[in-house]
Amino acid sequence: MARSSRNPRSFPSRRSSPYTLIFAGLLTLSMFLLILLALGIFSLPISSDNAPKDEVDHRRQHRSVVETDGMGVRGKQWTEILSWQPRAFVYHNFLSKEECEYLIKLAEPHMTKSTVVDSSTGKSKDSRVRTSSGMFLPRGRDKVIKAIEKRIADFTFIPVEHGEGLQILHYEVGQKYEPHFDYFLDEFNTKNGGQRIATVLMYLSDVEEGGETIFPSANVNSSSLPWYNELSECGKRGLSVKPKMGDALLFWSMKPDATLDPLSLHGGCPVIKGNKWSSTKWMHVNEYKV
Ligand SMILES: O=C(O)CCC(=O)C(=O)O
Repeated sequence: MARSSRNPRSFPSRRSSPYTLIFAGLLTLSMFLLILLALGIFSLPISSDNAPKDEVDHRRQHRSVVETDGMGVRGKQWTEILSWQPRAFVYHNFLSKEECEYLIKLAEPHMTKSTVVDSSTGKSKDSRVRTSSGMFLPRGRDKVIKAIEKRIADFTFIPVEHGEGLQILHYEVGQKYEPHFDYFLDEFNTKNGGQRIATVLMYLSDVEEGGETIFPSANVNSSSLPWYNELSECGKRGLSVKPKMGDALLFWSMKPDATLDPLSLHGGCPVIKGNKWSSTKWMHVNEYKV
């Protein structure tokens, strides 16, 4: 019987070649980099040292805007078209509750009786037409106000520099602002920034009853509004917006052809129950120097 050969059968060597080792190493390194990229731990450089300085500054500016974007948390936001004649829109939850409370807290110790503009002299005067109290917060006063002003500019497409300082208004029971125009009929008030083009009115509080912002000449069938039955007698006399904390009303005093829009006539109905706090931002056609 033949015995098995004493010489073991020869198998191919299991030792890897240097090329296989290099290939495996490169593959592992790429996988590792891909994982880091996916986790955001590592990023590919998107600018070279030759990138223009302005471009780099712009990116930094953008980041800091995000970091300082207001205060608190805003509810779900959406915009609603109220009317095309005049052009009026509501941006729901434009401000957070914290921002509303912050503005009231800043303004409260400095409130004085509101005035109106005398169209013959262009000067401010006391009037029964407007019985609220108010004060102005300088434009860019602090981080929170800067963020709100930037938000207004984004909403309206009107640069921050075209806006007056924020006016804070307080109406107690019985106080109101009779219908009026925000545009000027005198030359004195248009010297700085030209005509007022649009207004953003932000509601800093809810109002239990009354206090609606009304557009008596709006080309809208107001009785068909879903909230018509909740309006005061004054509010039923035109297109009305019920104040809701955080909402912002934008309306245009000028038409797209740059003529004044008389349908933008508007006012604040008397407060019947509760308190009304609001903030107005008037914006001009040109830069408004502060
Ligand atoms: O308080 C309102 O609802 C109206 C305020 C207003 O008309 C204004 O600030 O120009």
